[in-house]
Amino acid sequence: MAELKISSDLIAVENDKLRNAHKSDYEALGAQLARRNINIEHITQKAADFFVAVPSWGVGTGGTRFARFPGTGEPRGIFDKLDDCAVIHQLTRSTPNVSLHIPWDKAEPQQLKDHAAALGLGFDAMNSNTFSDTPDQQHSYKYGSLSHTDRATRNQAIEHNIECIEIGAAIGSKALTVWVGDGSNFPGQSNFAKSFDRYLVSMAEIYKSLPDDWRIFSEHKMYEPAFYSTVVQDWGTNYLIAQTLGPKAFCLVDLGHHAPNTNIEMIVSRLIQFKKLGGFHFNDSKYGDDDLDAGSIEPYRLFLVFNELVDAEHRGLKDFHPSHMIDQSHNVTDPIESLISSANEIRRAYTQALLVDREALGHYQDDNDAMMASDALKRAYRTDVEPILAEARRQAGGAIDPIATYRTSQYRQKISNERPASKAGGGGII
Ligand SMILES: [Mn+2]
Repeated sequence: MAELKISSDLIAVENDKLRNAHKSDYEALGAQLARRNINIEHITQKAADFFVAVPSWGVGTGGTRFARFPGTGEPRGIFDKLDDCAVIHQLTRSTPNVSLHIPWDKAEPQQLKDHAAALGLGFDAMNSNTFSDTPDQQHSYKYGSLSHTDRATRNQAIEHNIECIEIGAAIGSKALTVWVGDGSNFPGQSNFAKSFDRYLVSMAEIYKSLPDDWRIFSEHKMYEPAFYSTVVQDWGTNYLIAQTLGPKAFCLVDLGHHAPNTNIEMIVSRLIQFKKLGGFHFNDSKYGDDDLDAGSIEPYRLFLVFNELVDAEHRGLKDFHPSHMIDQSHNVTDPIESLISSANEIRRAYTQALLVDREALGHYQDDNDAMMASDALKRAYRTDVEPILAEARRQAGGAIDPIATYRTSQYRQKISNERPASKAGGGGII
């Protein structure tokens, strides 16, 4: 039976050391927000109710196409990964669900379910993999999968996605995320229209296998591994897919899958407006699909994305429940620390967005007062909401300072003794 790896006594002892300073910071922020007619308790409750899923592949060290430098105590399989995910949730109280990747995480569904339940975890969207080959695979995905020119290869990719739905249905997941690496490296190599047609037909087959209460998310990415053209390259194509497939199909926005300087928050707004926003893969980037930690490079952009989400929430949009997931590759940090930090940054952006005075912003927009409209956003963004995040964690049994508490627990050192050093290799960047 799986058990929680961090003792709640340790969390209590560590929180106790910070209690007075935290209380004083929280009260000071409460007084500041009260002057802006904002009730801090209300915001703290909203922050506590906000969750983001962690990717199973994120707790192992990632890599680049040049090399991978594994850390110590690397998870040996899905059950170790779930243990690590539980540590993140125990300290942050913001990551109760894990997103699995098949076949990397393939295991007996009941065992997956039992192990996760014992750790207080559930499962978010399933992820299929038709961008790499497994040793026992009959047809290669070298030249594509769902859009492949060969019917047998397409069928194999369709079957794999249906298997992901079946595993997901058995463990309580409610969505399938499909990202394909299909595309071409040379002009002329592939017929744009024909390959997109084949992709749509394949996706329609998968769509037919969705249970009634499931959603399917298609994920766009402008380039890589195909460098000349990609079948699902941008949000416009993604919208066409969701629109063509039907009401259970939605677009997934991975923040790193856009050209630098793309106005991602505007894409989010468009997809919300036309009811096709399915969810997110949060991460950050400087140059491309860097898969850096959320909020580490452009925290203001992350805030602006959440500004659109909170705006939709504020307008009381019906049936609006996008999935929030992290998709990162951790190359130089302890992956658990990166995911703790990222979960906090994502919650921070949400909490800051809750502080926007939306009524005033609406008036500034109507009056074409660009300066004050911009300032209404900046005022919320400038507010240091850390005491709210810490209080939300503390009230739920998490840590006031989760990374410091994680280090004090020596979890990494302990599992390093139990788990032999892993060999370099393995994927995990999507
Ligand atoms: Mn992704």
